[in-house]
Amino acid sequence: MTALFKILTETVSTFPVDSAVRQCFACCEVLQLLAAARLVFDLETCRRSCFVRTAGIRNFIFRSGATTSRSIKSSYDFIFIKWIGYSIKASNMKKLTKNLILEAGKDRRQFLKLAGYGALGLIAGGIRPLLGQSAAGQHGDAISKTGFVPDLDISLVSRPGELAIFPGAATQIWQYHAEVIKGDKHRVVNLSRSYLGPIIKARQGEKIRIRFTNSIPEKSIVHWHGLHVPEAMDGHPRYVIPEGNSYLYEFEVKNRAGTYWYHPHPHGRTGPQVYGGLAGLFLVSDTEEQSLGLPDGEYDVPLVIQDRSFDRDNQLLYISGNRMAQMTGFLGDSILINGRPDFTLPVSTTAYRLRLLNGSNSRIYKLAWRDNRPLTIIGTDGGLMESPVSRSYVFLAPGERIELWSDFSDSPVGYETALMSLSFDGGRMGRGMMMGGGRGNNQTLSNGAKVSLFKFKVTRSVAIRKSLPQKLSEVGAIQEHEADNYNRPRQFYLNMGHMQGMINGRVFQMQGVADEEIVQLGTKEIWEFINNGGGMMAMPHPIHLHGKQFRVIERQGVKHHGYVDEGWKDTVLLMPGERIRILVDFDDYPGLFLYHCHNLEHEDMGMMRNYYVRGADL
Ligand SMILES: [Cu+2]
Repeated sequence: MTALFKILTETVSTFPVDSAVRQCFACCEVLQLLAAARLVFDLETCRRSCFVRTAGIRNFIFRSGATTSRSIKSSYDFIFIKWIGYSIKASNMKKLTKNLILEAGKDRRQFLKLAGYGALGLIAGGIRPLLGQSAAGQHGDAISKTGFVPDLDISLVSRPGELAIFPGAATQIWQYHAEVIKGDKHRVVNLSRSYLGPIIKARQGEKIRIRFTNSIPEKSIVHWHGLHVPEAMDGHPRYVIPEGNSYLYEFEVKNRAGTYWYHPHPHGRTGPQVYGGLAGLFLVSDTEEQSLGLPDGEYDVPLVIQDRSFDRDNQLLYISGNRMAQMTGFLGDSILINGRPDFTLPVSTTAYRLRLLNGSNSRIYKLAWRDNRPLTIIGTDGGLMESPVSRSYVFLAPGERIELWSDFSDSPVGYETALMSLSFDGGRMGRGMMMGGGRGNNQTLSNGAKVSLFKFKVTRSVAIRKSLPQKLSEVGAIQEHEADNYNRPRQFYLNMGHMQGMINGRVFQMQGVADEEIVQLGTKEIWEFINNGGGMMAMPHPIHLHGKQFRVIERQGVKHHGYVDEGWKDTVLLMPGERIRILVDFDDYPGLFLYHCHNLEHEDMGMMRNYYVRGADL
């Protein structure tokens, strides 16, 4: 064993690992090395704050002080700096990690075996590029050392590909591919003729392992939108991995049954990567939902709505160099459903559960039936509502999901209807980009333009009758008076300006957290978001919190009726002039999480910040 790992091993024996440190896996890369070397950890029970461990390792380093060689000293520096983990220039990191590699490289094979996949996935900085390829074949052996026993073990790869979306030339895309390594093979469902990633199906309480490999030619990382997971599993952009490298996700599914999704989250490149095709649904079921007997199988239909623009050669067009278009966000002139244009859903004369996701970069849909029947809503971002609600139209902003109950039992075979997006005021900058030589009719489709999204055609008569349950779930009353900051809600002002997106006047910083963005684990808080941007910058902003489902307490300044705020939410739309108060329970998982505008171009322009959940012991 190299000197480096001798020291790492000694760390375990001299450090107070019995308490916090043995339990820490989520935040510290060095301990992940130790974990991979079978030196114990327990991801699930890690509830300590980084700062405790930071102080601990500092003491260890100072106390031990042993430096057998220059490179080992650098390794210490590396450990130390990584542990502190908040500010180091990339060049320095490269140098330090190179030293670490050199030292370990005396017995590279042993290092790889020791480090294993589990460590590779989470080690930051320059280590990954050196080890990623070599470790690719070591999943089985190395992963078994993490102690995590998954119910479902999946490999997930993002890679370039091509797809015949239109007649003629195939379209170059980026796509997620998944495969079940262990567990029920039917938990990964591929959508036919789609660039979208497969639907991953899980049950509440299951342990999921996802071995993500990034094979697109830029850095990426996967965010599980809406899932309540520990910080290292959430896909924060600080965990991006370069092409050819892997990241290991292991978490328990704690969410209620519902329609969640996954997509890339590298800072500054989320918009283009999602646009290129990287997105997929993550469906969760639970016993409460299953007892309802809702439409399932072919009558449970996922519908991902996205807008795209294509050139004459069928290739995707994205914003390039047009900063004003970026301020608006990308707006395409073709609507695609599950990755397919001109989509028609053939239906039978019975009830359907329609799971709609707005997977668009910035386009908002004002959903309504063409035949004027009301929309019957049974679920929102965080799963089923307490009872169905009826609306004549519903806004669905990027990132939001809604589930509809749609019964065609009274419609004759041959009947056709459509889901529309009605016209609305999408803000001063809601006009789409001008397409030079685009495919369709070459006209821009503004945010708020009326458009038919997709058709329903009744093609078959069946005798299946389903009645809509009037009680769907236990959601419970909103207990805002229980908030720890009931009399002083945190306020977050959303603004665009100077070609940047800002929250309380700040743009995104990778590890930056302002005092007003630190919350205490175990508290409930009211957060208030205010979209008062007027004039040229009057734009809608859908706000998303990572890692949490929350409840909407109230809205102010609302001029329409298209919101469904009754259920659990992780993304809420604020039209210009609106403010919203939400109740968030920080009951679990300390660490650094994101909140941001889910207009992906706004997000990429910095309208994103960290919030930090401080451990209960500090
Ligand atoms: Cu925004």
